[in-house]
Amino acid sequence: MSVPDEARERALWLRREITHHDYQYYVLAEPQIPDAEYDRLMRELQDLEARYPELVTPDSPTQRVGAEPLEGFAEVRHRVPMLSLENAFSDAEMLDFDRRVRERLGVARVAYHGEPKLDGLAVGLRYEAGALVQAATRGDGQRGEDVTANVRTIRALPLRLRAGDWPRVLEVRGEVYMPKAGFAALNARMRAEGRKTFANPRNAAAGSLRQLDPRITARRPLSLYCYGIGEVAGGELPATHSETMERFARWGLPVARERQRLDGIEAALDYHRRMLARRESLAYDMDGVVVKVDRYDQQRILGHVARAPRWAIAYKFPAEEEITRLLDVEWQVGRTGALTPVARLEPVFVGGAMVSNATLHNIEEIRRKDVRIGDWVYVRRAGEVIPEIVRPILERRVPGVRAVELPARCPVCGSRVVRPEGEVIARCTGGLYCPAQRKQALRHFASRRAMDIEGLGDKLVDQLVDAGLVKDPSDLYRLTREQLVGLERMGGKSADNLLAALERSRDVGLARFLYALGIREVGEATARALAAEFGTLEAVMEADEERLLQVPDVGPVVAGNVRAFFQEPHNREVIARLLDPAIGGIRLREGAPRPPPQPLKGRTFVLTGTLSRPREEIKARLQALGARVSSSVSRKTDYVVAGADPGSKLAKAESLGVAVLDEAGLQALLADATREFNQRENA
Ligand code: I6G
Repeated sequence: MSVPDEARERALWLRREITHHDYQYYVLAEPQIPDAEYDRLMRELQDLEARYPELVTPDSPTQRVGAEPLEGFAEVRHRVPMLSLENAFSDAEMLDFDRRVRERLGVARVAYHGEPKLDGLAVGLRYEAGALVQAATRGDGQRGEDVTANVRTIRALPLRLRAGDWPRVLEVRGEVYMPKAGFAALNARMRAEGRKTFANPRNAAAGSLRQLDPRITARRPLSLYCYGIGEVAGGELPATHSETMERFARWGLPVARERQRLDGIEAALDYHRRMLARRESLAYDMDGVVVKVDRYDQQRILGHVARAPRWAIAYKFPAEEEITRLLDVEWQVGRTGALTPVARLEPVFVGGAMVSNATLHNIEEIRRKDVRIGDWVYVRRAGEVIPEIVRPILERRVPGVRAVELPARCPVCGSRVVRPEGEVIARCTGGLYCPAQRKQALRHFASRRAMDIEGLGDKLVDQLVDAGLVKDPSDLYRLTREQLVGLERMGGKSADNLLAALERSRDVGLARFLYALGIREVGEATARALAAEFGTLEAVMEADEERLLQVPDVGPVVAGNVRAFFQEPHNREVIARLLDPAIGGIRLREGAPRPPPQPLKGRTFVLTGTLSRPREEIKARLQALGARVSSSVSRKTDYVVAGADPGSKLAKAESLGVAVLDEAGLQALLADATREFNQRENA
């Protein structure tokens, strides 16, 4: 079938348009059209090419989706060897490099060029007459592997060069890498599919590029930047590396945005410092900067040794990942009682500092990573963040390593540790009693909206706890004038004022007192609701979760927290001491309990059939909520609750048009009625 002219022209236009938008998006990071519009263009081109296969060209953007799998990678001989780089790790080594360069060139000062060194995989890209014809890995520098089919799938790479002033043969050297965001997304996907994740972006890039199935590579978020030249024939390049990079950009090749011409070695050292400071904020992993002599004539004079040019050097950043032994895991208790596992490590130099502790986040994380005591582990310290354990090195695991267990009791105070269902954080229930939480708990206890103890500020709390004078809030009420004036910066007048404030705080309403106890997630409003509902402290302390759930705005989490707090013997002891006239002397103002809520008041129920609970029990529950339970159905009946094998009552209900509920329906009705009732009460 011959291809109509319009189809041919449209395909040409679409190819150019899509290539342009690929460049805007993947190279410049400045998209000009929405993704949906881009997808429409791509689909139209795919449809056209499907209808007229003659229209498919090797450089069509549709060809990036990945060709058929390969048997293996063919070998490629590099006509110009692919060199690697010498490394420097200090300013002193860089000054040495500069001295050697200047001496060989016989000049006083050298113009350099700086670029980031991305952590990826070096490739050589061969363009002939402006079209990409081959891509190869570095291999041993002389011979690499043909990865053309895979590299073609990388959207940042032009399959055809723009403009027209390129040499007939142009071999571009570059680095394939995976941006941090793409790496995180890829690993999340792998994890969700239950597959092994990649340890770092470099491994992910290498693994993706060396896939025999290019369709897999096409789905990996790879990118690439170009930094140099190999073989060049049939055309001229500028006289300097920096101008060549400008030319690369004009031809549509991705080059590092952060590249810079550097006048002399001091500028190069400064460039290294500035890039190191930006390390965390860049979209890709950078393991250093590459500093090159800018002029090609000078590069030629310098030549190379063994496998590395004398005119370039990689000034590395401190490694962000190292390996060491995990010696032990200790649990730290934070101000809110949260238990955090802290790894004790054999000290290791990483990220520019000596590290002997690292965070493991929480017990779930430890189980997910399968980290055990005695393991060799990867430790990461990036920037100023707390060092963390990335993963164990399973290949090095020896018998005798120990699994990490969440302690059942707080390592600081011995109170029970709880981990509410669905939460990853485990907490000490010691509250007021736990020294780790003590200062925080005391500050809260004394605060204006709680016990309102004027003059008991943060600093004083620290002093009192550090001096061992106060262990729990009841100790506050036993402080003497002598003890207080013995503290630094505490005069007689301040001591008197504090004692007076303590005395005033002894008269307190139940709501304030409950709030002052610092029960997790019990704020002022909840404390007031609890006080109004139960009237007395004792009633709150004895309420079970079901009863607590009847309090307006108390959900399962708060009910669980309240119950756990009052079940903890330490907390009960502290409360007893606070209320003991000989110790705390708190005079609690209590009230009458709120009459139990009667959301079903005025409604009549009839029960029939076999129900899951004894009928008497359901009857009592309904009555407690204010309902009347009758034995016969009449026009006055609001609901008939029917279990299995219902008798004639069901038929009667149906004949009278009375609502019939099964047990699930009854539960739903109870929940609705309670909610509506509480809303009315709170309005
Ligand atoms: O592996 C490399 C990464 C980056 C390089 C390199 C580079 O420049 C930014 N430059 C050269 C000259 C070489 N390898 C050999």
